[in-house]
Amino acid sequence: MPIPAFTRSVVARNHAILTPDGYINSNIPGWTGCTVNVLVSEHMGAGFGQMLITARENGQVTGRTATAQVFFYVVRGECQVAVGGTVRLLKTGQFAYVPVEQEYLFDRFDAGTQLLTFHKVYEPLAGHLAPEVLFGEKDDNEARAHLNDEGLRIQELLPQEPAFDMAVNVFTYEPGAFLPLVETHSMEHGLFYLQGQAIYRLNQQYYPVQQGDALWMAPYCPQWAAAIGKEPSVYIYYKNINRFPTAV
Ligand code: UGY
Ligand code: MN
Repeated sequence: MPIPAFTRSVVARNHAILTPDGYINSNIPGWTGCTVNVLVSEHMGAGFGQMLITARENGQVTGRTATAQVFFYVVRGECQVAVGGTVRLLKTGQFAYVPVEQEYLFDRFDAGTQLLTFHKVYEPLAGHLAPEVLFGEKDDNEARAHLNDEGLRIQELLPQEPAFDMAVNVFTYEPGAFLPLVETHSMEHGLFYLQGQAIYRLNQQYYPVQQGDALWMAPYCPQWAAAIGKEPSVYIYYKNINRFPTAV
């Protein structure tokens, strides 16, 4: 029997790679008929949360947001969502953004449907109303070239308005494309690989990553990536934006 002591998972001071082989399920009140894997949380030093829900047909994911807004993205499968007086079918690539103090219910899942969530405590901004419930979808036609490189395309899923204090973007790298610099910035990231493979540099380490992996990059974690393989490398990622970045 092969020893199960090998994994690509790494949790370091300012970054993490979580691969599916290491997932252990969590129980979340109100989320039933599903498995939940908490990928990123404040317990590792992050300023936001990221979870993966895998639902059975009878699954129900219901609750009321409190201080944190929650972004739900359908990684695969489909379900129904009821939020803010609207009931909708959500298919692969579609999302529902649930602002603070809002009830939500996801049910009628196709077996195996996966929802990725990003959670962030909402920081109000004087002069701006908090965002309302929003629906949308991944659409490659809406993606724009990143830093003039047509091999790197980013779609911003949430409106670029000051009321929003978080961004969720889909980043597509054509085979062989790579970031033009090692980014080092105060904003934080949570990533989930939707497709393909890449080499991700975090600090001084180079990690092979692939579809299904989750990554965390703390503020100032040096980061760079290159797509490898014969298909595009695609990830969805969280970033905190639009707020004064320090307390001083
Ligand atoms: O938006 C970003 O900071 C993005 N270019 N970073 C990343 O993909 N690691
Ligand atoms: Mn970045």
